[in-house]
Amino acid sequence: MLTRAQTDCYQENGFLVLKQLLPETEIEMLRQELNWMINSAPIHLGASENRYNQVVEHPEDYAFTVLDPDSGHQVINRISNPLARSEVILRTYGHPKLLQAVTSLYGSDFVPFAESIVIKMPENGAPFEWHQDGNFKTGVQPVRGVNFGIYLYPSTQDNGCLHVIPKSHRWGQANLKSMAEKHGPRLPNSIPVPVAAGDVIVHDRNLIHGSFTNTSPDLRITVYFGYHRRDTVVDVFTPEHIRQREQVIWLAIQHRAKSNLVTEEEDGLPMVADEQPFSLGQFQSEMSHFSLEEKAKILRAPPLAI
Ligand SMILES: O=C(O)CCC(=O)C(=O)O
Repeated sequence: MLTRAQTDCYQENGFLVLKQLLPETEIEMLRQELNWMINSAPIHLGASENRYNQVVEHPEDYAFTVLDPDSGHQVINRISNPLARSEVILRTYGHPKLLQAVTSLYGSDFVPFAESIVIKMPENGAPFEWHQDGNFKTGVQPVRGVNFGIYLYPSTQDNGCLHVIPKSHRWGQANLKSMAEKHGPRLPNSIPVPVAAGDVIVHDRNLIHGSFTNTSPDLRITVYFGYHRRDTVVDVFTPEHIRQREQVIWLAIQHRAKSNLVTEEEDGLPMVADEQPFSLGQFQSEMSHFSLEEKAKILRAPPLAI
């Protein structure tokens, strides 16, 4: 659970850094998984094969930045649908500390919004323009969700760390085009948020944020998990769609419990036998077991994008 000081800080500033929320062993497993996912990515945007001539399922999950239109040189910048692609990431999704932190902010009635992985490759990491998340098209609601960004490596100004304008989550929809025209790329009152590996940056989706290019030799990877308060999405999406997204939490907790039993017996992997699984409260009894097909469908249900 977060402390009162932490939740107050989040409400006040629109963001919060949770230092060393996840243990190094878990972060190392994610690093190894991402290393493999990046290595086995499609060779370029639209390709269905990777560098080992293997077919990549759902190659559209991978996004690239075109560095040189003439040579077609591209660099990977994002992987979507990570819970469907990786059991290691699904296991982390069920981490009780993460889900308890969400509960501290939104209460127990929250639903998953979307997940993705931002990758800034050394020397060539793409910038993210200043933005507020989502499109505001469903009506500007004061609460439009929260993103948790788990950092697998240290993030610094050199490797393109996140920048934010504290307190801007209270401004409603900002005119970022005119702000950029007036002030250039460094917006007034914006600050960098450098973090260590294992830290988590929690930010309100209304907060103005962005990041600059990675010009350093260091990789930056952030695993994003986003959540909504249920009452903000019930009138926007069908109950079936919301239900599917909610079932992701149950799948992750189940998967974590199973894989913790296995990892306990193996050398060198984390011992988490004493971990208390996150409790789904009133929904736990309603959740059933799913076939592989049902599981695949749940893990690929579209984001609850507002
Ligand atoms: O992690 C970053 O640098 C920014 C990512 C972001 O804001 C987004 O994916 O919308």
